Amino acid sequence: MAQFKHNYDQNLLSTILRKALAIKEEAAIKRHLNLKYIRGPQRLIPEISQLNHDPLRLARINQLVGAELEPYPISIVASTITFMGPEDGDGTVDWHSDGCPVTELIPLSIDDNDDCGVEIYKGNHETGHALLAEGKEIPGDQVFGVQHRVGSSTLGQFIRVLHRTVPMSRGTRVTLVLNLRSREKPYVDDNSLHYLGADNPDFSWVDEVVSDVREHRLPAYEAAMGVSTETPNSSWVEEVTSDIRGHQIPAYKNQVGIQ
Ligand SMILES: O=C(O)CCC(=O)C(=O)O
Ligand SMILES: [Fe+2]
Repeated sequence: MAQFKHNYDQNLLSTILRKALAIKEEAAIKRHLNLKYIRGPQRLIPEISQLNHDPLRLARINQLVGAELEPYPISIVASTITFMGPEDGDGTVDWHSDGCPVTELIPLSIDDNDDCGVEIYKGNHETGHALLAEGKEIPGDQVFGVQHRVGSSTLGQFIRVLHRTVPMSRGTRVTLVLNLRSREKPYVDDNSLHYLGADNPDFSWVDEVVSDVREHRLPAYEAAMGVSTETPNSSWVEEVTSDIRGHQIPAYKNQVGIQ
């Protein structure tokens, strides 16, 4: 986890914020985790892709992380814009671990609140999830917090790390979330298909994920494991997709309370 002053073009960020607020009513949905957000906003706001692919930005992040990262390619989760506020408004995201390996959180606006930040559980995330499932609290002494500030980015590996946003009693925050993954190990990924499907029920993302697996994740995985599938065939994709549709998503929705 690192927090740094970014030097991103202020006009670009203001344009992204203005356009995000203009489409918030129709485009931002709160489905679960008490998180209201626009899915894949770079499809509606091209300035986001400009920042996401900025070589200077990526070079700086790579230097901080000590590995070569690339923008997360799946369009429904490549970026998001989150809207947070008190519980009777937009709300704040509950404890969770991310699906994407690395995330840059760029606050676009923080109004009327100097105390909003991300809280990270220092323990093993499965232990944390188990505590929550038993209805227990995450112990305060095992949490550390990082304040968000406009002008600074918070970069973190939030995959397999339990975290949430501190509940806000007042004010609002709009955040641009840019996701990344390892160029060498694109198969390190926790965006399960049942999660993507429950969160994006139109299934428009399936082809994109399958071709990413075929063209990037599988070759990298084979190279890392020293195996080779000479003629990878995707005959199992339809079977898996219908299992996700028919069984995994309904059970997941039921568990997390998505309608
Ligand atoms: O904005 C934050 O403080 C955390 C957001 C987050 O965890 C997420 O968008 O997955
Ligand atoms: Fe997160």
